[in-house]
Amino acid sequence: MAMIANECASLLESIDSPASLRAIPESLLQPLANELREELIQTVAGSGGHLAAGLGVVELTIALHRVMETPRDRLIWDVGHQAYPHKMITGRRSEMAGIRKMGGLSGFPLRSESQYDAFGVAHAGTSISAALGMAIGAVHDDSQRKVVAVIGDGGLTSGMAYEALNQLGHLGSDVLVILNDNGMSISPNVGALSERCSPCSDSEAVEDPAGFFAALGLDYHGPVDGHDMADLLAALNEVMPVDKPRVLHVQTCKGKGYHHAEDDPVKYHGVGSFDPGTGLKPAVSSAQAGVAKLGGPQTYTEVFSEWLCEMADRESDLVAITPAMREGSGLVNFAKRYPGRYFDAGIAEQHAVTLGAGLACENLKPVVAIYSSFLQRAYDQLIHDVALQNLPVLFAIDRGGLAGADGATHHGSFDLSFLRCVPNLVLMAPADEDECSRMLTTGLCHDGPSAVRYPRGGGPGAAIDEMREPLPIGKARHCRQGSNIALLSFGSLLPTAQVVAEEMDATLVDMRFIKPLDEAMVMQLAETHQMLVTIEDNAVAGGAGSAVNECLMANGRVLPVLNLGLPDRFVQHGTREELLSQCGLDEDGIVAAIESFRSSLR
Ligand SMILES: Cc1ncc(C[n+]2csc(CCOP(=O)(O)OP(=O)(O)O)c2C)c(N)n1
Repeated sequence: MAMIANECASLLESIDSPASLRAIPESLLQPLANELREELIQTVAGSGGHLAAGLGVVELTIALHRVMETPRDRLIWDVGHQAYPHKMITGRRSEMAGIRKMGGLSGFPLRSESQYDAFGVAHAGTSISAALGMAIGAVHDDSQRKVVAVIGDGGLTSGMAYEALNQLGHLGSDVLVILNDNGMSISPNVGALSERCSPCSDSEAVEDPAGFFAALGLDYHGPVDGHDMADLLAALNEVMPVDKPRVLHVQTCKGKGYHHAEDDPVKYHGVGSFDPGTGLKPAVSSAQAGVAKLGGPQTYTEVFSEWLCEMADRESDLVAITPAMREGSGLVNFAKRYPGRYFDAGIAEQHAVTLGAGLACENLKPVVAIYSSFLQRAYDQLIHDVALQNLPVLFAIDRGGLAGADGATHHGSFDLSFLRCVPNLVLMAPADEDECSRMLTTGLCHDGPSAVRYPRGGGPGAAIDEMREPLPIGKARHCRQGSNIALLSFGSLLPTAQVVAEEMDATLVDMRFIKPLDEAMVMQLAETHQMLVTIEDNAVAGGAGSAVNECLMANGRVLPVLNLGLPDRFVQHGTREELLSQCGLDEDGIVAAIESFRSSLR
């Protein structure tokens, strides 16, 4: 604490835990917030990561740790992309430069990382359910601890959040819900509640949010200015001791204190490294934000984006749905060109999928653009509402496989496994840009459900045929004839498999379809080779390789088969290349695995 007396010394330096934050005079909290905000900008400018959301909660973070007895009291951040200031005042400041890098801090709260991270998060809408569970636990062990969930107005579009509020109000548990209302999701927030109840809203018909929460059994407090430390502390001190379900409505500005981010919070939601003096390069427009492109070949997201606009020109019944991922999923141009055919469902994956099913019932052609890991949320809707009724909904699944710096919560590691067992579904994984474009057309033309699953980032740079012709369903593509070993590649690792095939003189097939599997091709390869190797960037357990195994078994054909893919553990964060290499899915790893498998057979 001695350093505080010295005006030149950094206040932030003296804060190594929330306990030290609780020990300084209240008058120093706003100066501390200013320092924290400045350091956050400098840090994220160097490391890249989530910026605008964290800038918006600097005062709130300090005020919460000041009033609560963390870690004894439980503080749960919804999504957790706004938790950088929280990490910085809970003993992790010196490690912030390595955030989201391999071996470094996670970009989201993580129970194994810190005792202050009460709950692991990254997918939206979980905080109130987890808080309720913890509040029930606090009664069970009579600990008197307080439980606080901080959820954004975007997070509050999640169905799960309402399910939790409904039970919270019913049980009357001691949970404080902080509604961090900045009017933004990643893009501007959508939905009736946001329009009607938010003081940030442009809508003239602002209704009383107290009535909404009262109907669910929560007392409403606020709104309070989330950047006024004194007001925030007063409000928190008032609502914290209450032991009933209650919500404190806090108004904040996303990107607060960094004018570039305030002006364009979409662009500064998640960033690569940049010069804090000048901000992100102007070439990266907010329309491209989340697509992560700075030169180089087209990303698969861009391939989809172009395909969608082109097909919408040709096909007037085509409509597109996103669960709150307009930028990341490549829907910015479509939304501009076809506003009446574009539906942002909010952070509501379940609803987005069944919305697609309803549209398909009325002969529209819905395309649901969704990240692989977020589709996990809508599995029953995909099975029960789409596939069971054999409805022609096309799923454009982005971030299939390893997603990179967002880590375990965002990898699309399981989709091939959980989709290939669903009857009626045509499931495709492209190996290059042209194949992606043609697979999307294949799905759109198919009179039933279909899914094209592609990875984050770019492909090998294949030129896209303007005709965008559909592919024959269930037919693989023979790429190279070799001897002894046949490589069966599913999806984006084909270029890597190509190098391996050359090196080992192996046969190479681009399988294209996980379902229906090209069984004739599998059997032919089995007849003419001594060993099969399947390659995919999906969990080995139940993945595309398993489909090959099942096919061989069903046909009574026994030969050595090596299934390569993601291991049976959660892969952490790093670049996609680093992680692929860690999982043995780079060229050296694949060659080594084949050699070792071959020698084990001798
Ligand atoms: C289930 C799920 N779908 C989509 C996302 C992607 N996502 C991350 S942050 C975000 C917006 C969150 O908005 P809000 O809760 O208001 O927080 P803010 O960024 O405005 O502070 C979205 C859609 C996610 N994390 N989880």
